[in-house]
Formats: sequence, structure tokens, C-alpha cells
Amino acid sequence: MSKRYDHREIELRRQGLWERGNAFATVAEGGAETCYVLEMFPYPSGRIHMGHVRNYSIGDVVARYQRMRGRSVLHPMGWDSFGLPAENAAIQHGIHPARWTDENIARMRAQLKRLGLSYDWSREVATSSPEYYRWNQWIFLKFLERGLAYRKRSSVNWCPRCSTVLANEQVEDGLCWRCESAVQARELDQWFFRITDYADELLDYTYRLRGWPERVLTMQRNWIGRSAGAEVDFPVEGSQEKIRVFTTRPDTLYGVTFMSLAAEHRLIEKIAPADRLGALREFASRVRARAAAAPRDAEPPKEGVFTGAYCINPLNGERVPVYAANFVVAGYGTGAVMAVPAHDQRDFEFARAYGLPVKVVINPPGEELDPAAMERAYTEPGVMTASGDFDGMGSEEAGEAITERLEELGCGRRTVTYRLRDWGVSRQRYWGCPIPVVYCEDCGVVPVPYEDLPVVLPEDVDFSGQGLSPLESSPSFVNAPCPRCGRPARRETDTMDTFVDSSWYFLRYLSPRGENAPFDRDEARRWMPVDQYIGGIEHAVMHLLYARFFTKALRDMGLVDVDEPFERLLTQGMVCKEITRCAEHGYLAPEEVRDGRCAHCGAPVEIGAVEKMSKSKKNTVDPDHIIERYGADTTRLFSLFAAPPEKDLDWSEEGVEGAYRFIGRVWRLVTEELDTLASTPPYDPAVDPPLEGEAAGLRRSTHATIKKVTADIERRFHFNTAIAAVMEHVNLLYQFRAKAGGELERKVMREGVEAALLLLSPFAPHFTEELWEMLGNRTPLHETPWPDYSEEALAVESVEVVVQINGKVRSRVTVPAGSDEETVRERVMADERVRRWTEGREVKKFVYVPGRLANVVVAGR
Ligand code: ANZ
Ligand code: ZN
Repeated sequence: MSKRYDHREIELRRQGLWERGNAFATVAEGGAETCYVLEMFPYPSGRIHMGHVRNYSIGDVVARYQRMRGRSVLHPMGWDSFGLPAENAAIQHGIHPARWTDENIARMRAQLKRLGLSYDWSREVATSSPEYYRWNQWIFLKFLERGLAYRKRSSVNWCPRCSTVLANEQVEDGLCWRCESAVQARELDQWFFRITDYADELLDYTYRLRGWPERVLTMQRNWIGRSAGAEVDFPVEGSQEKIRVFTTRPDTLYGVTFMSLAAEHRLIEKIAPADRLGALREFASRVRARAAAAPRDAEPPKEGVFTGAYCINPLNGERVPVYAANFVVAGYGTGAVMAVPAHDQRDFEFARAYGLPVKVVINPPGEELDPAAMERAYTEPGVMTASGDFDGMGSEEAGEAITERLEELGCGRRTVTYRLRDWGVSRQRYWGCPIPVVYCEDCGVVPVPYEDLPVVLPEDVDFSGQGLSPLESSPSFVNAPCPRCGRPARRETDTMDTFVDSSWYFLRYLSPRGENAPFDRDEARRWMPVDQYIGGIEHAVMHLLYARFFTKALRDMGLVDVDEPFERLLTQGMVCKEITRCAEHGYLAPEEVRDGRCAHCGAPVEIGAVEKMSKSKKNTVDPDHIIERYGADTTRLFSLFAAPPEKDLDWSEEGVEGAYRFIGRVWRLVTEELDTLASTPPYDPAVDPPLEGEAAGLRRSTHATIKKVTADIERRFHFNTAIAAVMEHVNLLYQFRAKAGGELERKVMREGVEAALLLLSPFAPHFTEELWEMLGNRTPLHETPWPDYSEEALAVESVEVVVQINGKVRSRVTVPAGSDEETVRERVMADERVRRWTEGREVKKFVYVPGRLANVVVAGR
């Protein structure tokens, strides 16, 4: 009698058994090869979404597969639990951030457990717990000791109406998220991490991270933005000051016709005549206001103001007018640009707009440019002209020669500039890790002693959302004795950027309850680097770069041995679904649609493009509903089958139903003939006779499927094609079952069924484990080794050969693939139907078209 597939009952029971049996506890046995599988931990926003389901299902396939391969697997999960939403909830609804966060974690943990993900839950960490952030503070102090943390004045977003600092996320189009006042810039002393010390190494290693997507590496390289060039000093006429520029094109030095300074360049005040300062200051504040309001990619038209000052080109002594210009970035290079309109497009546009001269110093080979007729800058290499001793040289060679000349004259040098800035980590927020320093009037900046850590967040905080930082409203927190002299002092009230928390959490998982160090060095030696990291492309730059920086800094402190934290990285695509809109009421959720009409106004709805699932577009699907209705196995299987992991996945209810039907099909395949299957051992080539015909064909499919699924998981993460291969194999099992009668066939059937369950188990672990047990297997499926395929079984592929006799199809015979003509002829002539047509007649001709056709010509009767 066949048992009904009750996904809910099976999944809850299996999950209970796994939990009670500690099935996925990390076992670091002596010999086994280790494998650290990690998915980016979530922010506890309240509920998991389909993106999480996808990310964690992918990771779980890797973890379960590697365990079955005999590796000792570490697969942890935790919470990136500091952050703004918790604090916004406190401001808006008066719930304490800690309570809000804990409740969310509890809910999301239950959801993850309901998916049957094979985590070692004993290693769970939450970055908002003092046991965790104590070590953030410890690392901060180590950075401070080594000069990797320092203080600098820098601007923050200030809302004058709410009188509070706003995070970048709280500024929308230059306006405060709550009161919509225009946001202002305000200068504060803030903490920075010196990530730029590692710029070169971070860049170099992007060429060694073979297991990372090229796209991510390119994004990191662009973010670091290394530029090799030269610095050149231009003395200011009638002054002791020099303007230092950074250029990547020293070959164009003779073509400089003006100088552009960033609007807030410090020299402007010193070199401009007094009567021009008013206009220059006004220009600077206009540029600053525009920068705060404008989206980053919209480039404003090029504008500038003459400073009234001139500087001198150090190579040819020419007088060069100095401008303040809006397109020069204050924080890049030296904030000053030697302008060469003939060879730089921005300078060209500026020169044309302000009537400044254009001087050609590089000609295209065999051509002569006319500055008056040029419509755009010539930016390619070429032949030097109007450049003194360097005329006639190739421009690339001249760049080197000019740099050398500058070095000899002492007015320039080779240099490298980065786009990467030091990492500002101060946040004027409550729900973050307190920065462990105290300010004393006598002793200055005093680090909190290590033995006094953690500096714990106070409870008596006012969440009205006012002031420089919420922590300022807690006197018990702010007032602290100076650790050095004991006199009353003030505690730092800023907290750390939450990216600090996630820059080393993968190390904390190694010894999550350790009380003597952020992590255990021996454990780090055993497990690091992470073998497979999986997460969203949105973290391609910041999180991944910061985690790489931390690893290198910790290495230089002697705490870890590795240079890089993540050996292989997979960035999964987004989960998308079509949007539904009403012309009047905008995006509609499914419950706002009735019979194809808007439930609010009755107008027909438009079904729009497929877009990333998001609450604002109302096209999300709640994983809980899908799990409730179809089960975790179906939910996982669908999200793995519908697209390769790195591609976007289009949600479809039919797809989910397809996955559900497939599971039902496997379920029936086993349960409908459970008695026979359970009482038959799998085929064993060592004792059982060799196979022929369809039995050999089925066994071949079994082993070909093992081979394909293994390769797809191992090398390419092509889980969708792996699952498709098992589906095909299951089809074959059905066909074979209809005909299988004998003992040998049943054995081959059992082998084929078991392989299907083993291969499916990383994707859909519950029902496969259930069927596995029903077949009478004693070892739980998740502890059973991954199957190996047999080359021998693959070799006996059989092909069907059509047999024609005197031009008419009379029969078909099955022969092992690759059989020679002799073998095929024997097999054909022995076939019963062929015998009927050939008995007693002379075979005049036998032609074999390999793998297809045998043509027999016999003499007439
Ligand atoms: C003269 C020159 C001539 C330049 C030429 C280019 C072409 P990357 O490659 O991005 O590093 N520059 C330097 N500092 C700048 C700043 N703070 N804001 C805006 N532009 C700046 O770009 C380096 C080039 O960008 C430099 O080389 C400089 O212009 C400009 F035919 O110097 B160049
Ligand atoms: Zn003091």
C-alpha cells in the first residue's frame, strides 16, 4: 500500500530528528579535509524573503554535498543585527531596538529552521550582543595602537529641523526622511580606518582570486582606482606658494594653458587678490550645495571662476592663469589639475566655454592638428611637438623622459594615486557598537583599557531622534572617569559603522563563545580561508573589500595566517516577478486584484515587466506561504531548478507546482512498489551477472546521472541542469519499472532509485531521507557517502539498430554502443524476426551503418 506524500508531517519530523541528533554539528576530525561553507548573514529585518531562501538553499547544497563527500564541513549562521531599521522602529513606534531585534531574530531563526538548512546552530552569533561587539571594540583598540584608526574632521548630513545627524540612507534627494527639510553639511571629528595603507595589496590580490567572479573583481579594481602618474609643482607668481598637481599625462606638460583648482582648494584664499575672494567663496558654496543635492552620476555643466592669480610652468616658464573649477574633485589627487585642452576632453570643453587657448603638443602620426579647427581633444598617443627637447619623440616615451627631467629639476616626481579613501567608521547612531575611547581634558583621547571591555550600550536613551548622537542623551553613559587620570571625562558617543561588524564575523564563528580572544588562532589555521562564500552582488564592493582589509590587518597583527578571507565567491542573482499595476492606484498586490481588475476601482489591471521582488513594487512572495502549501523541499527545489545560481530567477507559481509534482513522482516511484524495492539489494557487479539490453541501459543512466550531477555541483554550480538530469533519470526509471520483471532488473532498479535519492538529497533533503529510510537503509541519508560512478557501467551504453531486409524494416536490435560489425552481424542474424526472413536463404550482402542501421540483402526464394 502506498503512503501519501505529507510534506508537512515529513519535514517537521525530519527537522526534529536532525536537531535532536545534532546532525550538522561541526566535527573537526583529525584526518578529514575541511570545508568552510558560508552564506552572507542576514540583517534581522523581521521576515526572510525569497532572496534569502535562494541564497541559503544554494549554500546548503554545497554544505550537504561536501559532507557527503566526506569533508569536515563548517556551515554556520548568524545575524548582522546592528543597524538603522531597529533605531527607526524605536523612533517611530517606541520599541527598544534590542527588543525589536531579538523578536525579529527569533522569528527568522524559526523560518530558516523550517527550510531544513544544515547549519551548526551551536555557533550562531548576533553582532548586537555584547559578547560579540566586545571584540569589535578590541579590534578597534588594536587598530588604534597600530595607527590604523585615527581621527579627522569630516562632514555629516545634518537636519536643522530635527536637529540631528542623518545617515546617508535617511537622506532622500537631499531631504530629511522624516520632515523633508533640506539637509545641510556639518563638520565633526570622526574616526577613520586606514584602508588606504592596503590599497596596493587589495588591488594586487584581485589578480590572484581565481575563484571570484570577474565582475566583482573588476568592481573592486575600479573602486580602488589605482592611477600611476606624476606630481608636478607649479610656483605661484609673486608668492612663495606652489600648486601641486597630479597628472597621468606628464607628456602633455608643454600644452598646459591654464590651471584648475577644486573650488574649496586651500590655496585659493592665499593666492587670490582680496577683491576676488567674495566671488570665489560664493562659487565654492554653490559647488558644495550642488554636490550634496545632485545624484552622483548626473554631471553638471563645467563651470569656473578666474582666481586672478597666475602660476609658472616649471619646464617652459610660461605664465598660466589659475581657475577654480567645479569638475575638480577636492579629495582626489592633489585637488588641482594642470589643464591641457588639446588633449583632455574636460579641459577642452572648459577652454572653449571660457575662451582659453588650446595648444597642441601631440600630433597623430603623419598628421598635424589645427587647434582652431579641433572639435574635440586628441587623447591618443602620438608624436611630440612644440615641446622643446622632446619634439619628435613618441608621446609615451616622452612621458617617461619628462618625468625624469622633472625629478632632476626637483619640481616633480613619479607617484601613484588611488580613488579609494580611508573608511569613515563613525556613526551618530544608537544601535551600533560603541567606540571604546574617552575624551579627557588633560589626557586627550584615551582608549578604554582592554579589561574594561565591552563598553555596553546604555538603556536610558532618548529616542526622540534629536542631537548629535542618541548616546549623548544618556548621562550614565557619557560621563565616565578618565581611564588614565581618573578625573571626570566624556565618553565617545558615536558608534561604529555596521560594516565593521560584518568585516570579521566569519572568524568569530570559529570559536563563537571564546572569552579570551576574538577568535581562536588554531581554529583559524584549520578553517580559513572560507572555501565557498555565497551572497548578493550588492556587496561586491564595500563588505567584501572591508572583510579583505580586516583579514590583512589581522594577519599583520599575527592573528591569522591567510592573506585573503574567501577562496571562492558566488554571487547569486535576484529573485524577480512580474509587477501588476492599476493606472489609478499604482502597484497592486495579488490580494488587490479581483478577476483581472483593481479591487479599489474596478479598472482592468496591467501586468508589467518582470522586476526584482520588492515591497514597494508589491511583487513579493512570502516564503512562509509557499512552504506551508508545498513544503520546504519544493521551495528549495524550485529556487535551485528555475535558474543557474548566478542568474536572475523569474518566480512562477507553475514552476513551483512543477517542482512539487516532480517530488510526488519520485515519492510514488518508491512507495508504489516499496515491498519489492525494499526486499531487493542494489545491483552489484562484483557478484551479479553482467547486464544486457535495457537493464544495462538503465544502469548506464544511473551512472551517467551520478557523473553529471557531481560535475555540475562541483565545478559549475549548475544546480538547474543537475536537477534536470535527475528528472530525466526518473523518467527512465518509470519506463523501466513498467517492464522490469526479473530479479536482476529489480536490483538494477533499486540501484537507480537509490542514486536518484542520493543525488537529490542536497537539494530536497527531507523527502529523500524519508524514502531512503523506507527502503530499509540503516545509515541516515545525510551520512551516506556521495555515490561514485562506474566507468564500466557508462561504457555499456546500448544503441538500437534498425534492421532492413531487402530494403524493408523488419526488426530492431539493441547492441552495446561501439560494437564492431562482426558483433552486430552476429546479434542481427540471431534475432528471431530476422531469422524468419532469412532462414534458408543466402545472405548476399550485409551493410552496417554504425549505431543506426543494418542492411541485409538475401537471395530471392
Ligand atoms: C593633465 C592631463 C592631460 C590629464 C591630459 C589627463 C589628460 P585618473 O586616471 O582618473 O587618475 N585630475 C587629477 N586630479 C583630479 C581631480 N582632483 N579632479 C578631477 N580631475 C583630476 O585621472 C587623472 C587625470 O585626471 C589627471 O591627468 C588630471 O588631468 C585629472 F591630456 O593631467 B590629467
Ligand atoms: Zn585624563
